[in-house]
Amino acid sequence: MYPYKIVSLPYALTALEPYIDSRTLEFHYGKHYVGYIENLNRVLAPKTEYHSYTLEQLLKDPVKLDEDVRQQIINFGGGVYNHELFWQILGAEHDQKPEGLLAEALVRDFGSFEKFQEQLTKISASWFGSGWGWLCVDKAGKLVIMGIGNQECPLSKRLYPLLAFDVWEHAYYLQYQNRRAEFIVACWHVINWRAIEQRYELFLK
Ligand code: MN3
Repeated sequence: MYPYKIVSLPYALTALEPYIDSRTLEFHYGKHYVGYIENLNRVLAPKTEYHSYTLEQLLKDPVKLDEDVRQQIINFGGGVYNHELFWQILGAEHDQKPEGLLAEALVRDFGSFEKFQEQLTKISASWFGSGWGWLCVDKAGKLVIMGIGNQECPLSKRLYPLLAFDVWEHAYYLQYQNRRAEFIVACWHVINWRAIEQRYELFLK
């Protein structure tokens, strides 16, 4: 709820090394993510009718928002939500694998974990321009993979996001320059599957 506050990283800046180095993470978190928070608060400041909304409420039905702030809320609000999800689904314990109900659902909906990984890698690596590669759950409980441009949040498409790869250049340029595909390979090593399983179980409740 307004005013939005910076959420602490749930691990040290060095926790994702060597896959994501501390300098890359420091700029991504400290400049880009913090910038979305500041801009969202600035846009919402005069819009007192939205001050009691949660971030999810702001993002789920953009057509209902006032036109003069709609696109900015999609951009900055989505930027806040998407990055807070991204920090949460990465972690200090590297090379985890999904387990339990989520592991079963990945096999059910994609054939195997490897096929799921291949599809999400492909869509994230080949996405044109700025955006995110997503694993979401739809209303029927089916897992879906998609690319979405800019900072638009899957909540606005009636999807509940579980895992995301940030493929904006700001996410990887310091360490990987233009080599987005290498960054995505690196991200797979630092996925916090325990956090994603918790999100999935929360959705199922
Ligand atoms: Mn980013």
